[in-house]
Amino acid sequence: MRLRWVGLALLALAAVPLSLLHPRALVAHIPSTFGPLAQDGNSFHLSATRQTHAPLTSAHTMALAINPPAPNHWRGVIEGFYGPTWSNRATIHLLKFMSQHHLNTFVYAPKDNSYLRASWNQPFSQSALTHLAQLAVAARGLHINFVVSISPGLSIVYSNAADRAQLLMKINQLRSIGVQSFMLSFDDIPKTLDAADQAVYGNNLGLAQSSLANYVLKAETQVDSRFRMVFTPTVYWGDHANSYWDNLRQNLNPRVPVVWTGPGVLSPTITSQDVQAAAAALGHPLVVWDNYPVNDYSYVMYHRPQLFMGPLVGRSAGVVNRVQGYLMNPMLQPLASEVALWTAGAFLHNPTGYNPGQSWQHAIAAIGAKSPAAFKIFCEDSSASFLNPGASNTVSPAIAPFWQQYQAKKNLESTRLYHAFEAMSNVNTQLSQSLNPQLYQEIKPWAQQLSQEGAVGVSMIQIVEKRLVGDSTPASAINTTVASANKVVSASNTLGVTTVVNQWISQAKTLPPFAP
Ligand code: LTM
Repeated sequence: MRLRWVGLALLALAAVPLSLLHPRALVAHIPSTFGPLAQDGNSFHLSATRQTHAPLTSAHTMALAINPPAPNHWRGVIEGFYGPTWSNRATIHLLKFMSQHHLNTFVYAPKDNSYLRASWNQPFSQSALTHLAQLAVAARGLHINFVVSISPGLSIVYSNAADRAQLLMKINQLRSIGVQSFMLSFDDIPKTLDAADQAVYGNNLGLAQSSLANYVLKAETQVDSRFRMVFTPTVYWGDHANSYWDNLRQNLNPRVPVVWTGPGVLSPTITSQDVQAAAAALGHPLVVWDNYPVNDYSYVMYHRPQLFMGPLVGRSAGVVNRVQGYLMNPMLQPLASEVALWTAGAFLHNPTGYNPGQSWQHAIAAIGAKSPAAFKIFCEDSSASFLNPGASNTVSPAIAPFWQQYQAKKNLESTRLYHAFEAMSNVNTQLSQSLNPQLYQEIKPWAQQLSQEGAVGVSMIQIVEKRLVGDSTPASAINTTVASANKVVSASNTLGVTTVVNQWISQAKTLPPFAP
């Protein structure tokens, strides 16, 4: 599977100092979602700032749960990406959204929270604990399971008594703020064991991890019978038996569900057969960690930050009841993620009746409430992903008829393409005036790019049209338009956006009067 290299590349990234995972490029397009919050160490004072949760609309109401998911069937979100951790304010906004969308579980697993991963063996500071307690309290108030993931795999010696004690200490700290459910995560870590572990486990990573997980489960269940633990393995994708999974199957307590991302790290499809094959090979119930709409890799690996605004597709209805949990890994942009999460909530609530297109339209209408047409154009333009090749529904179908009109020398300003470019050129202004300001800040670079593309399209068509009817355009205006066209095309290469318009611009640039 071609996409497996995403996980392998991230594994390689995990081996480099964490500071390198914060290149300027990574944060360049991520405005602080909610602006400054009062901060005291890691503790944020939420009461000082008002929440901006959109009022319920009829589409919201349609989406409300009739049958809430069973509490032991986790459906929800895992903040599991590389990159800046969401603010508490953003997370609480999402928790409220989740409570309206059949989603009952939030797993706190940001890769860059050092207390959870790089410094897993350091006790939480009081302020870090207070920060987490705010989330735990908010989740409890909304009847959402709040799960914390601890990832000791970068440095733990699995057999070491002191390391084991540190892990229990960390869990006990979390218990003190009311957290009862945990994920013990070993994704994206080195696969070789330290010499002391080799002496105990040989080269058997699965045995070492199982032994640690079983120890934690036993110790913590004795302290609190409500203790619940899910295990994220080091090989978390695929559907074929392998020796690592064999070792988990043979050694990990069978009560512990195991995380799985589908046939690939990024899985275009997940079927019931895939689930059955993986569950049989692993010998444990599965919790799906769906790497959609997460976009961290578009920053770190492709260096072309991209938004994934399309609906969840490609998952068979039968998957939902065959797994113990289904968690979506969101984008670095929390509010923008709500479009895809809306559709995921609808899928998980009613897998057989799920209609991705319809659910997506509801999401767009509700989230883009004051400018649904502009928000739709924006979402369409930003929906290409590994799930969906995506093409702008506004622009793509208008291109061939445009060239026919051009050949026939007919009025180009009456074409669908011209109107589509006009609409695109207005999107940024419309969204800046109508969207939730925090949402607009998240999507602004892409909205600006879209509108600049539209404006260039409009200018180019106007100039070509003038030439068709025999009028000339001053050379300075032509030069300005060509310069804008070049700028737009090069900007789209640094920002992951659809290439349909750029292809059109490149073609149009070969026409007179742009080219001799
Ligand atoms: O998917 C898993 C289990 N781990 C990482 C995630 O942390 C990361 O966000 C995604 C997408 O890049 N890929 C992973 O391999």
